[in-house]
Amino acid sequence: MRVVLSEDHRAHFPDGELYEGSLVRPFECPERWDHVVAALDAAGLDDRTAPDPVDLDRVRRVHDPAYVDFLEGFWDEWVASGRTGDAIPSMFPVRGLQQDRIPVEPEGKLGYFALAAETSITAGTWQAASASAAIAQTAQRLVAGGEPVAFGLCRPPGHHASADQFGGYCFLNNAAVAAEGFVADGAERVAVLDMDFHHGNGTQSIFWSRSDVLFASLHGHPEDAFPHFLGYVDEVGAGAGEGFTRNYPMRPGTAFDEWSGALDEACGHVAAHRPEALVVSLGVDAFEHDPISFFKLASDDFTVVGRRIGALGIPTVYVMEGGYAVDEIGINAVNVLTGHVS
Ligand code: 5XA
Ligand code: ZN
Repeated sequence: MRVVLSEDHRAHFPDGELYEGSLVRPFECPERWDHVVAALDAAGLDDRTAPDPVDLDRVRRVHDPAYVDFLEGFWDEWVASGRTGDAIPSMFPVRGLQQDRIPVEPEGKLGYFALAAETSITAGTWQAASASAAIAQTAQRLVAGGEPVAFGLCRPPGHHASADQFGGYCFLNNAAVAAEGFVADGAERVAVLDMDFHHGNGTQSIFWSRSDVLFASLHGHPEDAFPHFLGYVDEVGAGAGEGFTRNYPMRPGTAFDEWSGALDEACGHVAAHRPEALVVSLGVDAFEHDPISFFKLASDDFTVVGRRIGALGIPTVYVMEGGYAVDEIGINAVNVLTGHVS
């Protein structure tokens, strides 16, 4: 299996994360990447490739150009305005406020393009986020070129990023970039399967009105879990996209017997779509000991998940999303990958 990765992720590591009323060390930390690499080493998955330079024209197929410009240039604006700390959004265009005017002043602009306050922009955010998208693009290119499966070790993750908003540790939507890459290369049908504990609100919104890219997500129920305001079962897409979004929200304490039933259903929808390519948002925060999630999957369950996805027989790109039980993130992610090819 080809693995695409880059050290550029280290450029993004905010000083703190707003979590339950305190500023804590971010859960989404560089060591996550190191543990995945160690587990890849241990499993002999050593066919490694550096990403090609990011193709921003393709990124702009799923993100608003103004948002891409914002991410690329905001840190310099923030510093030029006299701020010295990480850029933490604190004011948002919520109900009752103007929603379509982009403020000029950096704090307002930051809030306009943000969906949550736990995610900061730092000096190295663009370097890391653009490299992460480049990893997804390179993995997609490998699979479009005939590889049966590739793994993009993306960091920062991407599935919460919408066309014009960052948050949930995400800036550019790596899974959407990969899925849209297949479309750009001529695919008529693509599927995205999001197995991260959190709903992939960004990916859903990007493909909401489209019938060519099916989106299916297994996640903590929005009444109980971030991102709280999307991911209900009755969200199925709209217009031409009606029926091409599928959500499987599940309650606190959900273990593998129930979760795998939802996976089987989601895989059924994926298979019925007859996609030429599959993108998997590979979050492993459904793990029983994840510190910010509430499902109960065991490490060995992830092998079964990979086997189930591999049995679909679809050319597949895995992109790394969440997982914060740092000591186990590597084995859990690699179990999916080895299960896929077993
Ligand atoms: O998949 N998304 C995550 O793992 C990040 C959740 C952030 C919650 N504040
Ligand atoms: Zn997650």
